[in-house]
Amino acid sequence: MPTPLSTQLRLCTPITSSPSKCSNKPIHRQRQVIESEHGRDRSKETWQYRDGNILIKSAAWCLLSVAAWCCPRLSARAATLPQVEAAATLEWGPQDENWQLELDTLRHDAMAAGVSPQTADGALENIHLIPQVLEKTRTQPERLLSAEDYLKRQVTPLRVRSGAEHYIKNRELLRVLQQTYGVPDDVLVATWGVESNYGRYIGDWDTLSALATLAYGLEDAARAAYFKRELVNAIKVLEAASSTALRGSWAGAMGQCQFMPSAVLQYAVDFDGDGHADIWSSTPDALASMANFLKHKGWQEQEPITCKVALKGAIDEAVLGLKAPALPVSEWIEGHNIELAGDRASNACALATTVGANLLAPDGLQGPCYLVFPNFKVLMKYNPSALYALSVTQLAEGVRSAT
Ligand SMILES: [Ca+2]
Repeated sequence: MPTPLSTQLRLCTPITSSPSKCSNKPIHRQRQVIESEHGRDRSKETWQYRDGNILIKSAAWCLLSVAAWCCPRLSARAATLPQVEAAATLEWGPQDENWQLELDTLRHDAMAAGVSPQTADGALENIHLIPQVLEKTRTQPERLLSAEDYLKRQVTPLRVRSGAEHYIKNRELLRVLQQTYGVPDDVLVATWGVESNYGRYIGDWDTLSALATLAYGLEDAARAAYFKRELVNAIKVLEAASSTALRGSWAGAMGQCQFMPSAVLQYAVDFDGDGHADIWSSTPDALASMANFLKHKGWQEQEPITCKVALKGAIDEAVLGLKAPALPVSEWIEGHNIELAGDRASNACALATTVGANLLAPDGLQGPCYLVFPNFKVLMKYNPSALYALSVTQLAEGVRSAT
């Protein structure tokens, strides 16, 4: 989790004001030169102000300034946005050499990955920073809500009813997909529902720009490196799709199945036979791509995903969580004060005599507890959140019950 930008950056004046109007002068300035992997240096400057605030200037803040400078609409919104836009715009211009170095490196990486110069140039021509994307990284519901509230938000009666309607409408397609990939039809519908509300909300953010914002704006080096790789992958998708632009979520996920660019390249399939793997507008392609993804991530047919359990007594907290050793259901029941709830999912759990399961208590031992199986971890390959996997599982159960 990156340090909140509001604690890193200081807003001296509104975005349209002159820097000279900032009366709180810096008392210390430190410039750090960072050697890039291609041997070109980039700088990062830290300014400490008289009032104790810190301003960090790097290529990322330069990017933010480019966005605001180039887009009047962003500038107009600056007064209502966090400090990052204003501070960056005060200090950096669109001609900054650091930003040009980032673009040069990105172009080099894209072409090294097999992208044509024409596609690379076209991608870089329109790329810009989106400050709101960084704000989104700090407000993800998985991080802010309790498990109970998160699941209530994700698995609503309306989403269950809509899922049942889509299940019935696509029953034959889902049957063929289950037969082809071994992934249950209700799980596919539920994943579709959680990811894009059954294809209704696929996102309208400019994918390359959203990824560039995350790649150059996040303080967490590992996450930033991940998004840089996905940015190059997105340019490869752009070339393969013969498109001029990609649209998707603020985090770079695309299409009805909300694949990251690397997943598009690896798992998107053409299931309607028109010669193109179109995860944006073809439901057969999107659902088949999801099934293909889950199959390749290790989905096991006929195995349960999760079941709700009750605690009959004290639990050694060392056995909690996905990193604890997985145990057969019988061992949980006999050795750890666990009993299965009397719902339908529990029947499948009781039959899983050889598969190991982990015990999850997302809201603590006083809240709901679950045994989760390897297929649960496969769902987490889609989104590395246990709450996400629980929401898919519970929506699948709801859709199954409603059809
Ligand atoms: Ca197709």
